[in-house]
Amino acid sequence: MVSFMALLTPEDLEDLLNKLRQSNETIKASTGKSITEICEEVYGTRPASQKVAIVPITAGNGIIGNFSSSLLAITEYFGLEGYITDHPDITGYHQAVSDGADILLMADDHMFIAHNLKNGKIAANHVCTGVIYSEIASRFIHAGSKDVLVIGLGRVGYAGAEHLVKKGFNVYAYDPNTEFMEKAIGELGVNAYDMNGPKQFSMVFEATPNANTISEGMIAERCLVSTPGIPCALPPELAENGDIDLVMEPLVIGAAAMLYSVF
Ligand code: NAD
Ligand code: 2YG
Ligand code: MG
Repeated sequence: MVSFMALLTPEDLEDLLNKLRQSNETIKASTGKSITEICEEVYGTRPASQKVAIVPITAGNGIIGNFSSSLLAITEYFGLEGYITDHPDITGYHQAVSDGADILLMADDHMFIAHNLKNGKIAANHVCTGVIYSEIASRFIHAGSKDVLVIGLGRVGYAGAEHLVKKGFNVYAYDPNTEFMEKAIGELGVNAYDMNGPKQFSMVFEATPNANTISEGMIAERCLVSTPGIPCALPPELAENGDIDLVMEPLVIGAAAMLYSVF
């Protein structure tokens, strides 16, 4: 453990794992499957005793307190052996490779990757996050159609929209960025969502950095909102509505998908 990194307190760890358990309960209730089962089905992989090295990275805005420790906790949740390298950056990378680590996890401000050194697979967090959250939305057991609403077509949202199109869903999307909208319509064949139209969705995948991007008129009475975006897409009065299932979690679901994507 590096000295400059805030140690994960037992409370932090308990909280992280509690949030993961809570998210998992919601995912199970709304899709019928656990996060592990969904990852296995999406990526066709399972953990197989890989050794995971987490390399702290000081570039840009530098170390985020508890980031590495949280990755270690998720690694161990999937029954794998993991550790944080003693030093950050290239020195840590060298240690991980010299130690015979199978999978490296590391992030700078722009990219968060998992790299399996044994099979060559590499995963980007934004793609895996888009894929897994859109997949969760698309599995809503109470959905009455194959229509899915995608809000936000940035790095995460576009990857999710592409995944849903490939899976044969009818994707409706909205992003105020007209360049992203045109690309998604032209390259993916999504439908432009008309916010003022009457259409309401029971499956929503939201990936924006903004709050309150979902309003009452967009969603069916019984719906699943699956969103990696922080802060919450649902206004508080809607979030309190017991008929809206909400999957929202800041790190571990996306990190789990990254691991499965490189197993
Ligand atoms: P991005 O900046 O690439 O894209 C965000 C997009 O949202 C932009 O295209 C923007 O125009 C659009 N947008 C903003 N307001 C909107 C609105 N009201 N309606 C529709 N679209 C709107 O960001 P990103 O990398 O795709 O990340 C999206 C969010 O997900 C961020 O908050 C990021 O921190 C978060 N994130 C979470 C996890 C996780 O594990 N939970 C992982 C990765 C990213
Ligand atoms: O090693 C460290 O502690 C830092 N260099 C990690 C930096 C991570 C920056 N990335 C983000 O905060 C997210 N956009 C990606 C992580 C997904 C969870 N939201
Ligand atoms: Mg996540």
